[in-house]
Amino acid sequence: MTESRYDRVAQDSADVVILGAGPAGLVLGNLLLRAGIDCVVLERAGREHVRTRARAGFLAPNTVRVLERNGLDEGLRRRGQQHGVCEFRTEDGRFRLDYTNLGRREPHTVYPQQDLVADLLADYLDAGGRIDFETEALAVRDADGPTPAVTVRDRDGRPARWRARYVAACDGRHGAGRGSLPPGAVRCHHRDHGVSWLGLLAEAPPSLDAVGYAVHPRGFAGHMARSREITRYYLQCEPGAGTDAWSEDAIWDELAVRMGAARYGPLLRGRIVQRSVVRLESDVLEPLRHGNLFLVGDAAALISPSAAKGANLAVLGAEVLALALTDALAHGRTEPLEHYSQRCLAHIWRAQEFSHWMIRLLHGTPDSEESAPFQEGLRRARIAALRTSRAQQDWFAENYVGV
Ligand code: RFL
Repeated sequence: MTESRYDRVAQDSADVVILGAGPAGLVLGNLLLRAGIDCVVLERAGREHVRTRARAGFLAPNTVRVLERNGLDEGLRRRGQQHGVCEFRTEDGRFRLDYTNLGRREPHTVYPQQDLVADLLADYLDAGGRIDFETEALAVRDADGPTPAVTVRDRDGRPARWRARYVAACDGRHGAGRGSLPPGAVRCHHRDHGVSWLGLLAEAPPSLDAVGYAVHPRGFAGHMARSREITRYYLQCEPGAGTDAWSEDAIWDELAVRMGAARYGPLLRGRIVQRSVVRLESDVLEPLRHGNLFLVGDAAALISPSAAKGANLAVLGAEVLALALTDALAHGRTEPLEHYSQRCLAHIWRAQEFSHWMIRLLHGTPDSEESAPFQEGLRRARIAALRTSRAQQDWFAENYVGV
């Protein structure tokens, strides 16, 4: 290897270097720490940013079980709200599915992702965990050798380097983990669903006691409670639209039209405190490993938010990897690491399949002008089947809460 400027900079080491302090990185860090494995988390953002970044909110029962059996569930037990009803509003009227009485008869737990991350961070620090904030991983080198290295820029802008036995890339879709994969090492299966949503967080109480999915000729609108005071809304928008394309009044007026407020009751309005345009895209990397570099959470697979699976897959993947790394480092058994990719991919593809089905339930997603009426007919048939078939409702419930 040729000498780089990193050969002369500060070096540190840990058995496992974790990139990113989202749900994946912090669950992994906590579990490794509890198993006595030497690890460090490197996080590009500052502590406050990490603790307050609002994103997901719906935790699957299996995610709650993972957190519970690892003693990471105190906050969500105290403040999480059980939730089990969704309501579809369409041109043909509305119907509700109480999914706690369907399929596996299990509810979601509504707990904002930033609260979960804040809890996980506090648990990790209380247990003596090491974390470097404002430290950006730039690249993972020598991943296919016995001691991979992570080059970083520290909070003072200085280059530094971490040596590890294993690197866990929990740094999302645009992180250094994915960016360091050599061409051809891992395949990326990508799908752009051709639909964009304006994601909104409003300082407004929920307007209905259910998740609301409105399918309207002007486009989709969604309503998801986050807490008694905060509600997430989605509004389908033109692909490529900017976040400021709509005024606050225009957003509320459009939400009211699409959600049928005149017919079903008004929306409780409030200040919109966060906007982002979410392009519905999915990808899966295969395998989720290159040498001693492992991909977890959004770094492993990006899943559109249509079925609220991303944070759940991140927690699940982190537990599978934590157990496998513990086996390898504490007991010298590397077989579970060999199976990490295959095990996680099975869950990821199932979640992708359901998420894709949800997109086609809520959108016609025509691939050409001519196919639009045909796709629209299929969409209406899907909604009708969900409204009328108990077997379809059981299938929906099982997949809706499952990872
Ligand atoms: P995260 O949470 O993105 O964390 C990655 C962390 O890595 C850091 N990072 C780096 N650190 C060091 N060096 C670098 N080079 C780095 N590059 C990045 C970042 O600062 C960050 O702290 O990934 P993770 O842990 O894999 O977790 C994934 C989830 O956050 C994501 O899948 C969900 O938020 C998706 N999602 C939802 N998932 C659900 O399960 N239920 C939901 O209800 C739900 N709603 C949503 C969502 C995602 C949304 N957006 C943002 C598209 C709603 C929305 C609007």
